[in-house]
Amino acid sequence: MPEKLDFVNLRYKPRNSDLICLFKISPNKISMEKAANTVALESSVGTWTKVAGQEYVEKLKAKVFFVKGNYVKIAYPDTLFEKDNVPNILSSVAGNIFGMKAVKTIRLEDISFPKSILRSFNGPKFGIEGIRKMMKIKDRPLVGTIIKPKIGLNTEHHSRSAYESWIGGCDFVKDDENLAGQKFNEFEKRLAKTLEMADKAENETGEKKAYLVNVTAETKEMIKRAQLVENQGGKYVMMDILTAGWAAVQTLREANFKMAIHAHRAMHAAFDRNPDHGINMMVIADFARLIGVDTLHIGTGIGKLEGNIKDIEELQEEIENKKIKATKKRLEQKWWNIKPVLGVSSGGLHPGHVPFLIKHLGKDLVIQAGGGIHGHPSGTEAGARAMRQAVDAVMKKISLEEYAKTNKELREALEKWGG
Ligand code: CAP
Ligand code: MG
Repeated sequence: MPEKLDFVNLRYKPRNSDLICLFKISPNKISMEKAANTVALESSVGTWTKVAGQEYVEKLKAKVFFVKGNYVKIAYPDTLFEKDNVPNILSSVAGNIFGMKAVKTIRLEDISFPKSILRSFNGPKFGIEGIRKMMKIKDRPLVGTIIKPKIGLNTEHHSRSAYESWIGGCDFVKDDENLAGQKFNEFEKRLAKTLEMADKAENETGEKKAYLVNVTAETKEMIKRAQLVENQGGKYVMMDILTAGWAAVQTLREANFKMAIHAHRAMHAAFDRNPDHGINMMVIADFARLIGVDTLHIGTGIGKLEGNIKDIEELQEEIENKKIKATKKRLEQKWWNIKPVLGVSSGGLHPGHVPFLIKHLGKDLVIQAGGGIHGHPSGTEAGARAMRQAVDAVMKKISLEEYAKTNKELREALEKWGG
């Protein structure tokens, strides 16, 4: 007699209140249905052996309702979760399943939240429109930089480099992901000195300038640091959302500071680099939008880091659009009143990459370069100028080569790094 797969029901039509997960599964010497059944039970109310059930518990069962090739969709009733608790949701749908013997590999490809879960989160405070308003930039990609060397500079040199970046034309200056409150560049001193430079640059250029200061730390310390930024008139904080953890991201967002939140995704490749196992960046982006960061790294498709441009375009749609259509590897999502997150392209970029980035990712984008600005042959200020010139050229529909004839900094950048 075939074994009864209690958690598989291919006739089930998901309800509006269900949370849906799309998994890519490679079963371990068992059928796909059996593997999917095991995933559904372990991620909801089951365990390795039958435990006498109560009817009300049965109602919380997850249901495998779609199996095609390696792709499996599972519906979870929203009552299975504490709705406003991201770690709780992930402990179910992205918890023990990754280590189960029933699967050789398993990857959580996408997640779709029902309205009831969306409603228990704030989403981004600013979103794309809010950031544009804050920065008074209507119609072009924003230009950002990361101070380089990534750590090691003292406060004096750090803030001077920030100032040069801003007067050269950067909108955002951000700390690197591994800079926090080290002895050589203490948080409070760096904050005060760099914000002072931001004010000076605003006065001199007439443009808005934001310092995305890294507040990543133990949660109470993080909130203390964010409060300091707000008290000193900062517009933005940054955090490393994955190394700090989802609860910490919720803590920062729910503290409801008047500032925008920039999300760095250091460590994401540990989850998303293996195409068969782990968690797709799409899911990380979904949770980041749900909780409410305002800017998020999505990759470049061209710089120093792994990632192809097609996937990055899809990631950008996921965080910037209101409605997402289902495809083979993606679930539908209506974001209702959750604002869009502005995508950030970063990693090995220089001015020569700007036409490619705008062609694929459009204007609602932060183009961010560390080495590609501070490594300019004439220094940081010239590097920032070259980057802004590249953006201006593309916006004016002039080729970089042509624009470089009358813009020395861009010319030098192209000579060094190519177009
Ligand atoms: C970029 C960067 C960013 C990466 C993160 C770095 O510097 O500061 O952390 O872009 O990658 O340290 O590599 P460069 P992603 O411009 O000098 O390369 O955005 O893909 O998460
Ligand atoms: Mg970095």
